[in-house]
Amino acid sequence: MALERTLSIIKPDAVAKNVIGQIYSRFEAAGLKIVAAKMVHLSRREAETFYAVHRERPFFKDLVDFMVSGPVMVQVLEGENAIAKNRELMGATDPKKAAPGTIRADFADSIDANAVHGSDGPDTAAAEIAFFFPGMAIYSR
Ligand code: RTP
Ligand code: MG
Repeated sequence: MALERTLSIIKPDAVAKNVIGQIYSRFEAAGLKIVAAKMVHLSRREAETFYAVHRERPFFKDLVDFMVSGPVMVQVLEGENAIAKNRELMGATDPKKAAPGTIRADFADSIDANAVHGSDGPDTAAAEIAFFFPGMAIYSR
């Protein structure tokens, strides 16, 4: 087991549904600590940069359109195996395939409006945390 940090985003659909607190409760119940957080309304350029790895994918424009459609809540989660644990809590990308009780099964409407983002590995976690919290103090607790 390793103490890790991961980058989580509560996407515009879930912010609009007013379920930030319910999603935070799931992180806390799983032993993940919120060690940095901010609400931001991404510019198109920021969303394109954040999701640059998907630039050539057919869903890229829809993804960017969606991510700039309203404010998002961005947080760094810390805990044992935080990266995999957060992905487990999130459930599958497509909410129709997400296991019962996962965030996406309970709060997501579609593969585009799928409630949350979570880093998918140690390298992306480090890069995504640096993208949203460059040089900022992050409190280990
Ligand atoms: P995320 O990056 O947002 O945490 O989601 P993920 O790892 O589960 O999925 P990923 O493959 O990284 O895709 C990023 C986001 O793009 C949208 N997507 N749409 N229409 C499609 O086939 C499709 N595939 C992916 C989703 O909103 C996904 O979260
Ligand atoms: Mg991903």
